[in-house]
Amino acid sequence: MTPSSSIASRVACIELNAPPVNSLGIALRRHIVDSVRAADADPQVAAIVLIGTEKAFSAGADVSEFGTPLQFETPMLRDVIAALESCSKPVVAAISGVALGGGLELALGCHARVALASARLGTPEIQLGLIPGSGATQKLPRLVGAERALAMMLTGQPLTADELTASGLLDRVVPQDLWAAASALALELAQADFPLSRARDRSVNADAARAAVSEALARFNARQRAQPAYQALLDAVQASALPFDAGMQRERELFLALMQSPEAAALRYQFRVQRESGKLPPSLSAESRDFDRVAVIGAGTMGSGIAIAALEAGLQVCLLEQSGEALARGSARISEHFVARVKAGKVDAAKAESLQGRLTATLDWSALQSVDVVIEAVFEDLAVKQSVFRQIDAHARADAVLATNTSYLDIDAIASVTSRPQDVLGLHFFSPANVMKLLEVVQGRDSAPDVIATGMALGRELKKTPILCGNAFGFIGNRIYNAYRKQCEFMLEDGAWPEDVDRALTDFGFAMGPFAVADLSGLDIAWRMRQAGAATRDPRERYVHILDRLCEMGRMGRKTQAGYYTYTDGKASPATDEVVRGVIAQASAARGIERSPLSAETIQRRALLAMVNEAALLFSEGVAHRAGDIDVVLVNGYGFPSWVGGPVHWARTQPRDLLEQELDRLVAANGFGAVRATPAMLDHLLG
Ligand code: T1G
Repeated sequence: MTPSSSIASRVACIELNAPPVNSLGIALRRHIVDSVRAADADPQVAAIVLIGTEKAFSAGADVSEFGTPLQFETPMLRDVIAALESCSKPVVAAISGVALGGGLELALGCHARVALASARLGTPEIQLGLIPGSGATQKLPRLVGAERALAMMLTGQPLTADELTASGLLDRVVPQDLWAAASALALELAQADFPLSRARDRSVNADAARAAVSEALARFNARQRAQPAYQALLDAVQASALPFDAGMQRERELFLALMQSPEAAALRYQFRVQRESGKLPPSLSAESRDFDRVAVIGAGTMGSGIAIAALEAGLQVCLLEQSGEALARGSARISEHFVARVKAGKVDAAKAESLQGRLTATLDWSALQSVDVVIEAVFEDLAVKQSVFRQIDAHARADAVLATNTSYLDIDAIASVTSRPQDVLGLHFFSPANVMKLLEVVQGRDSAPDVIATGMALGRELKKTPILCGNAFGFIGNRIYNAYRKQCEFMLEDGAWPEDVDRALTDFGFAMGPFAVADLSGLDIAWRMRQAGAATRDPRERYVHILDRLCEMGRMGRKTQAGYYTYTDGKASPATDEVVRGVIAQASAARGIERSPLSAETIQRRALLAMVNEAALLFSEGVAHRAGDIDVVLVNGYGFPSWVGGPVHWARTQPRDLLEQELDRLVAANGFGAVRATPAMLDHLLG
């Protein structure tokens, strides 16, 4: 219970109530400072509690103020915190919901902290290309030790108050009655005869700080090395061993420099476009249909992954297969997943059992009568999917939403075999479906707005980032990835080896290079698709035969211990072997190309330009509804470095003339049939 009056039993309650998440914009900052000063001056008041809403104590600095003068309008967050610290009466933070970034720093400025066990506390600044800028880099090491502080700030992932109980960050953790616990502690502090304790007055063990910093540095991965915020974080924590004000000064300098960095600008952009991407255009505004029972048809890797995601979201799941054997394999895969989660301590056994208890496995199509959403996840073949959809049409309830999980196929061709194409949509999950965040929600010609709204809502329920796409070959992601991969194959013919391309692109920040990815997913899938497309391919088109030759030699990728690379005990050879080099050199010779090495920069620019060109083409066709959606897809599903923002954001940072000239050259070299996005299309894409 929170008192509605501002003073109860001599404890002043300062409520933070700036929906939706109490971000610390100028109005809220003023409110806090004014309220603290008033309470400090009020002789009726003995102590103060700062309390937020059920959803949020505070989600931190107002990101929408970044880059505007409002961010620096006083009182700035530092001033607010200084007002708390200099208050002559104890101030207690009562934390429910989230306390993130500046929100946590606000709490660290209080004399004590009480949290609901379910509250989540953390410093996500690193995900915005920043370090905490209002004291967390100095105060967390003082409260929880440098090692734990660094771990929290490097991951940016919040921890629950429950997990932080004994950390030193929180004075009390309570299951409920937050106000009662916080006001009781506030009065205790007011009545105690020792001085008020402040995080800033503690000291840091300099040796421990140095050790934690050098250990973290030694463990840096490529993504951390590529982003300046990680090194800055180490520098700031190192400075926590200095006197407090000197450390704060260092934090400030580092923070302000990062604010200007291109990486932080790109990550802020991603923050914005990720949130926009969930919103449907007005033409599609409709209520989602209700759903809590889902059927997944096909218990292969994809189907079981989708079933796991749905079970973990608390939905009832019916897994349907053709053969008892396949069903048993799928069910076993699902229970192995939950066993592993329990073993890893990610979920407790009772919870896992109750989630898994919502699964039924069946061979009986009539089970579809009771489900709200059907997700077909069978083999990627149009005829196979159409025959499954005829069965679905015969058995599913009249108001059920019917989804096909496909990466390339035409949703309309699948919907057309049913009597209700308006209820059909595509849901393109990424593998492993229970892990990958991206979900392409594909709108067919006839998909009804409430069916699309249901697809988006289901995506959110499964904790995914759903992106609306038009029904075109490869949708957004695979269409752009194909253009990129094709360009990388051209570069092999032109003079690069697979490891040159992969290294240049991982150096750029991609999670993996395209040839390592191809080996991992298996070259045979692409080979089959190429064979299927051979009949319609124009012989004048620039077509790179390297992958086909490798497959003909039985080199299908990791699964055969050889593809572009050779694998020993699952580890790739650092360079391609002579056999592969021979195949590549032959391909170059057959096209009359005299091979010459490509610089890392050339490789990076050609790969990115190919993406930008395709992005402009598909955007002009309406396959993506917002340019930002394209960047969300590439970052969340294809390992594009988030700190570069995505291909569209990257293109916006390039001089336009150069972009046009390079595109001219690139598309000319791509040969017959290559389509260049027009300047008008680029204008449309880049805004
Ligand atoms: N500033 C402004 N708006 C914010 C915001 C923020 N910090 N956090 C969320 N929103 C908006 C968001 O845009 C959306 O708006 C709505 O709130 C709901 O968000 C000095 C440098 C709190 C866990 O990085 O992690 O503090 O779309 O859809 O899934 O060191 O939002 O409705 O118009 O995400 O329930 C650090 C980021 C800032 C927190 C809620 N803080 N936010 O998740 O809803 S840097 C963060 C989140 C900083 C100091 C510094 C999540 C959430 P709209 P949502 P949700």
